Amino acid sequence: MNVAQVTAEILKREGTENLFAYPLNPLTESAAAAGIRPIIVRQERIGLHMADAVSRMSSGEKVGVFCQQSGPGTENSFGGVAQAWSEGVPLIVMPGGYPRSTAWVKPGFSALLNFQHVTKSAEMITTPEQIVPALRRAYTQARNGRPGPCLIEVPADMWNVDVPGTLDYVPTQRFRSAPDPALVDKAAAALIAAQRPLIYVGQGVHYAKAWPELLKMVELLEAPVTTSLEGKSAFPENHPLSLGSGGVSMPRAVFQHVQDADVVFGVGASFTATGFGIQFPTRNKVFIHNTIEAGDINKNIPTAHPLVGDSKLTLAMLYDALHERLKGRPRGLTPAVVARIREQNAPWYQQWRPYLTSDDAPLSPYRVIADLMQAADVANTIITHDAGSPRDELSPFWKPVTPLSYIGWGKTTQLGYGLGLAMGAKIAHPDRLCVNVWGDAAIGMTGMDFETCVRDRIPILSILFNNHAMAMEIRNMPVSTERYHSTDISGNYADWARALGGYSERVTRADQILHALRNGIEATKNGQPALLEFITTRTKIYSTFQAGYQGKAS
Ligand SMILES: Cc1ncc(C[n+]2csc(CCOP(=O)(O)OP(=O)(O)O)c2C)c(N)n1
Ligand SMILES: [Mg+2]
Repeated sequence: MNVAQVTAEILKREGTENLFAYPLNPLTESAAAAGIRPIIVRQERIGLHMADAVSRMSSGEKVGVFCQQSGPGTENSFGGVAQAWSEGVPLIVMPGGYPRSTAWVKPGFSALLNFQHVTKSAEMITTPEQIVPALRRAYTQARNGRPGPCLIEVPADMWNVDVPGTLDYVPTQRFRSAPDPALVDKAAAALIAAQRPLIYVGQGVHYAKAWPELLKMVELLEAPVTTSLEGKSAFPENHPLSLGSGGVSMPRAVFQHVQDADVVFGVGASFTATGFGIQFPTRNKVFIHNTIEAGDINKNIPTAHPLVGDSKLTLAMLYDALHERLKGRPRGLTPAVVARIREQNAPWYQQWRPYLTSDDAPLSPYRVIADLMQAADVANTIITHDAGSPRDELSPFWKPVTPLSYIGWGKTTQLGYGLGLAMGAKIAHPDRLCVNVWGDAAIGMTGMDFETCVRDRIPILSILFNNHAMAMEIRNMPVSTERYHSTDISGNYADWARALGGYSERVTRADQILHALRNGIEATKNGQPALLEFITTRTKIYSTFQAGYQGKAS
């Protein structure tokens, strides 16, 4: 077997069913020959975003794989890899390289050199024997510790070289480690002594599949729960102890509880300081911090109780420690905690009701979101936002009830990421409704891959808020908008989607929204991707309480 065939065989052993690719890379052929379906996208970024969703949807058990050609293919891939790096998503990236003889000749683009800062590991193989240990290392690195993309560059003259000997490759594992039991016990004591404890859930809970342990621990402790955008859907938001999720925008109870908490327990969270997430005040707060990455401890918040390890193991240990201290009995705090959440969130929701039920034209995006929650079977829907307004409009109001049914992101926020995520989610879960919600600036970045949905029968539902503008930027660009219309955009995307072979509707009136959503969902059930274009208002209002990515609260 040659390098390309060995690589395909290893991918297969690692559970790869689909290879996301953009030609030309010889791995595409060897993968197809080995029974792995190549999915050819319209630009590299989308292939990476799809691979990313495959990894996320399996909690990293199946690591998504992407391959591309040397030079332009690799150059064009940077955004997709950087996004996965910032979100901590495991990926295997296999760029083709130049022949060894010219690998270092300028101005050739070296993947090895250029991807150093957006990968956990980047290697170039120069002998055929290296491919097996390189893949073993890459998969192990991608899956363990803080997950992330690992890259192996294969020079063009190496793919066809025979790999000597017989292939000896056992699939790699995710191995777990647990925190110091003495620290877990101290953390349990601190949580029990807390006046206003708060549980903050990050995406480590998804990767550890620690959802049942989280629920059990929360119900014993009787503490309120919020999540990061990445951790959203790790705790059911219809649970009485749920505050909702935090990002740039959030329900009032999230903001208020973050201010008031005396002990914060972050589980599966990095606590990375970001304008796209909850900003935790640190004065007068004690932080208990469970993360898989020791480098997160004391990174942005001072950690009193570091619990470094797998979230599932940690939560089980913590439950036992709490159980022992509480003699197995909850203290009956739930009614008071729930009353306080309601006190804060009920008036907040009332304040937003007019937007969620608005009959206005141009449409309120909130009305579309509220109607989508009615039209969709939320438990069996996987939804993702896009960068900017759709994220800040969707995340406080979408209430996921099942794990991994919301793909949240926000460490970096590439416009157009949501489409590939919804496509990858649909590949992973063909039986679910997979939705991306985006704006007309976002569709300009990656929209052409709606054609990939049609061609490869990936029937997602795409919800487009078209306000013919980068509305979010208008207030930041008043002079260029006034003088040169710099924030305007144009286009009729329903016509465009139909021309590509998708189902589409252009919706201008509020009384058409629900009907259009139902038609779109029906089309996806019949195997046709749907793009619903809602003509929405440029007037922007978000449920923000803290200084967000623009440095101001509104
Ligand atoms: C690749 C990339 N470039 C720039 C940005 C900055 N950005 C965030 S939102 C946005 C405009 C969003 O406009 P649109 O999607 O139409 O949503 P609207 O605010 O109009 O609802 C821009 C330029 C980004 N997130 N990603
Ligand atoms: Mg817009």
